[in-house]
Amino acid sequence: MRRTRHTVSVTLLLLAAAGPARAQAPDSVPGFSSRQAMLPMRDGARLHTRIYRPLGHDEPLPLLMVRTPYGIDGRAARMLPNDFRELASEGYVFVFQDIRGRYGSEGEFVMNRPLHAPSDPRGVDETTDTWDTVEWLVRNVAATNGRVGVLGVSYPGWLAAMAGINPHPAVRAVSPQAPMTDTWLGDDFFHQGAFRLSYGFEYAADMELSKDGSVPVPVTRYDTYDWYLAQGPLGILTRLLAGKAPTWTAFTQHPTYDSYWQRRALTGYLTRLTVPTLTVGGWWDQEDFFGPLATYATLEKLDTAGINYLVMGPWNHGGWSRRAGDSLGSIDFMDSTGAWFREQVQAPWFAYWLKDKGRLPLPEALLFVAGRNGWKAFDRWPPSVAEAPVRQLYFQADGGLSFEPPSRPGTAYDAYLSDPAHPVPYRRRPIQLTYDPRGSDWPAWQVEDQRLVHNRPDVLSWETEPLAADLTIAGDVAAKLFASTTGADADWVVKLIDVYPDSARYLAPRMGGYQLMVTGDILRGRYRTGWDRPTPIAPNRVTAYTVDLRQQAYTFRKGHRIMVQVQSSWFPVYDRNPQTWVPNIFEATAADFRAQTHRIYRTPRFPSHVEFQVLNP
Ligand code: PG9
Repeated sequence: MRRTRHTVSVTLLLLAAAGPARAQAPDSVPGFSSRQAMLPMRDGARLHTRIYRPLGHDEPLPLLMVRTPYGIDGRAARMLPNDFRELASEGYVFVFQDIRGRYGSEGEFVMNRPLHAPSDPRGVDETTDTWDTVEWLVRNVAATNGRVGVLGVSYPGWLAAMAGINPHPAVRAVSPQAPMTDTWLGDDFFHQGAFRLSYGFEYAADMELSKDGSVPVPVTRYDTYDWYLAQGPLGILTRLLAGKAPTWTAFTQHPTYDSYWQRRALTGYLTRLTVPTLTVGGWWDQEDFFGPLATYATLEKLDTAGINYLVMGPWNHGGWSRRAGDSLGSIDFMDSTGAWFREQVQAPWFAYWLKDKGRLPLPEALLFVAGRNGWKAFDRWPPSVAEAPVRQLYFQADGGLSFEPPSRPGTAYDAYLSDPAHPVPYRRRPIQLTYDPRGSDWPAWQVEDQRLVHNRPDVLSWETEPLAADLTIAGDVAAKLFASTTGADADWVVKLIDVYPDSARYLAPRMGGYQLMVTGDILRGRYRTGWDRPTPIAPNRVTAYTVDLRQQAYTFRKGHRIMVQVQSSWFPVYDRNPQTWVPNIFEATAADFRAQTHRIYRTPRFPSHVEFQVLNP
């Protein structure tokens, strides 16, 4: 979750040693006493920290901490009465901290700083900074019960997960919410090898051109589709940043899943689970959808004590933290899912672990099933294939889609021309900056009506007949494509879509025929045989690709159709594939970008399909 941009330069604070710092801009919150301090880390760097205690609570209280790269000034005033209202009414000492190198904290910021080498006793990272902070808090904050919870969304969610690694003994509960877990494989920066262009460029510039977001992102058009297209090959953007954003430089030097990214993947660090962990994510998280599912799955293998929990709701990035959560874009979920989560799950979960209060409010996994719109408890996730067998939906002639595999021999395929000069927009234009201060459609783009590109000549679609009964998918989803290209590389975007009927009792008239993307993702063809092994595609040869569509729990209702769309660009959230062989696309020239014809096969030998787990009725 990104910060709200603010202009106070906290670097001017010049805070002295640990202990109360000198007065500065008011940061008080009604009902709380507050103090700030520069907490000393083991290497001498000091981290700017604010501590809030509820007035009238003299009894020992647990601490709840958020560590963030997005600036803590003003944060408590925004969060305590809103995001943390239910938690605040339980009674906690709240702690907010600027991480190393950001805003008021000293030291150097390193994006997703990897763990230090165990052989280096002086090394620091986010786990040691958390440890040192907690140690200071339990020694220096009066009247606590000695227990600490850590939570946060997105980057702070990753930091919450870090608090569970080599944890300080006082850390008793952590909630990584939308933790970006593997920024190459499926979260913020790449997805299955395709580079998240607009997001990666804007985020790297915003975070690294200044310590506090005060240097504007150098994108000069309102409709960024036009701007990114006009830049041409990525080298132009590299020159624009002139080596000033280390994360952009890393993109250009490490386009594949090499040790640079592997060392930053949270999953590699999750080797023990000793702290109760509540991982939270949104089914339509536009930034870190892969992260929570991967964090939960990794911890689940280590969970001998039964302390690993998952909640997935009908939310976008951080959509559970403040909003009512009764809708997203045009999609109505008929209930205040966010408010319910904060009140009935998050607050009681922390109270149980940090205050020994009440009973555990959670099954193993609590997932919202959109479509039928209700929560469902699972005792394992994904469910077993006995509970939810795997079924395949095959592409057919004339845009059909059905559970019967294709039976007619021969060479049946659908073809399209993919032209990098005319990439498919990923959302309705104008495509504003990701976080345009004037407003941006970014947060809900994944639930936009896919009719925005349906029937473009470079977007293929196949759809079922209207369903005779509800069909609930729950678990893993993937697309298996058999495809050829006239080029030497190609991107494959696959979207699984719920096509609403023209009218239904429960639908607002304007929702007739709506195409809702239930899940969708992209694979860069060069990585089909290994993420660290980019390999050219043999032109005009049918090749198998698996596009991982991750997971979902969703009911396609009776009378709806299921649609699959396939396309080869999603611009500018993903960069354009040149479609010729270029070892490093960050170094491609304009001449490398060529239109190519792609074919998607649907024969008994090459039966392209989407597969998912279908929950037994
Ligand atoms: N999704 C954001 C992010 C996290 C980590 C790396 C890059 C971006 C965030 O909202 O914090």
